[in-house]
Amino acid sequence: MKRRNFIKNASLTGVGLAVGNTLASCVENTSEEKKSVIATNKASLPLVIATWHVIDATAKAMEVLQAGGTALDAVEQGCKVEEANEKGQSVGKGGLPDRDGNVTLDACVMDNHGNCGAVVYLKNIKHAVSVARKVMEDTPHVMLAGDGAQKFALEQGFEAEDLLTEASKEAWEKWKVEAKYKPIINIENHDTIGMLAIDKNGDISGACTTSGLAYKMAGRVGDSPIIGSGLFVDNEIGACVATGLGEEVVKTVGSFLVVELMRQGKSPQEACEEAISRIVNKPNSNYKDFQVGYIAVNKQGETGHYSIHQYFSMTKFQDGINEQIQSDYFNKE
Ligand code: SD4
Repeated sequence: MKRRNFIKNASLTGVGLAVGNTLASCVENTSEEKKSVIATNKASLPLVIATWHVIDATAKAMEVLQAGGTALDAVEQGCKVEEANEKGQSVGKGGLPDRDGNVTLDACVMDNHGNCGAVVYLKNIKHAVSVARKVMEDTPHVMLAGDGAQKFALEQGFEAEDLLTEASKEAWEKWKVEAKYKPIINIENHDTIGMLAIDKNGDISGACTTSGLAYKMAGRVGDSPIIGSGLFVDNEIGACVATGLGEEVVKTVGSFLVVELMRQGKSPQEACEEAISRIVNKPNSNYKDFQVGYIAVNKQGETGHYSIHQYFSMTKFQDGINEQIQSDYFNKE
């Protein structure tokens, strides 16, 4: 099933409180009623959410978390599932190329300590998310670009391969007939994976990986590898990840905005809605021509997701349920 297909009538809510250890330590002194609440609370961690319909990816991430892995391990392993999936045409191998026929990848990771790493304009290396993690862990830098990023990846033992599949090449050849250069992302051509996880210790990490806007200008970089725009994690507050037309996300520093709104007391849902309203309410906004979607989680394990247009969705794995949930959206016209 395509990632953008969604489960009709799925719940837009559904989240528990979560604060395992502190609550669990009080369990002996509480009434039966409170005990059952605590049991529910404990059950709500760990959790994973991701943009679009990526249940295989969230399943992998949850497997890592259940085995005691960190949130960072979980989001990396989860994103790798989609990067390796050649059928997904906007991430990793099989991603749609730029105008010149080159597949170039953007990715980043951010952990619970506020560390982050990113790669932009990376060619020929499928697992951009893992290279981003290496940048974070094994270099003094936050971001590597282009040839330097590829050289670093090869030195780290990543394998070089052609990322342009026959299907993506064919789509590019078709696009070249008219070669419309207007960078419109509509609701049908994006599947960037952004993933956020909270592990058993309550620590939050996130990752984002994409081949970016299809048929972009050579050298174009979107929001996905830009910390604060495509992704932001603050372990005290929560985290957010974005998808859609990266230029619009960058202009509003979207993910950082969502986290800051949660810091000010908004729920993840309210924060995502407010960040979308900043985009659509700009004077002369042409929001009807593009999509942006956010997903967010707070420290308590509450989640939110919202987009400009219909057909955005979030995949969520929590309490043993791995499901795609259709997002509410701004443009109801
Ligand atoms: C970009 N935000 O490069 C990415 C594209 C995307 O779903 O999210 N597609 O602008």
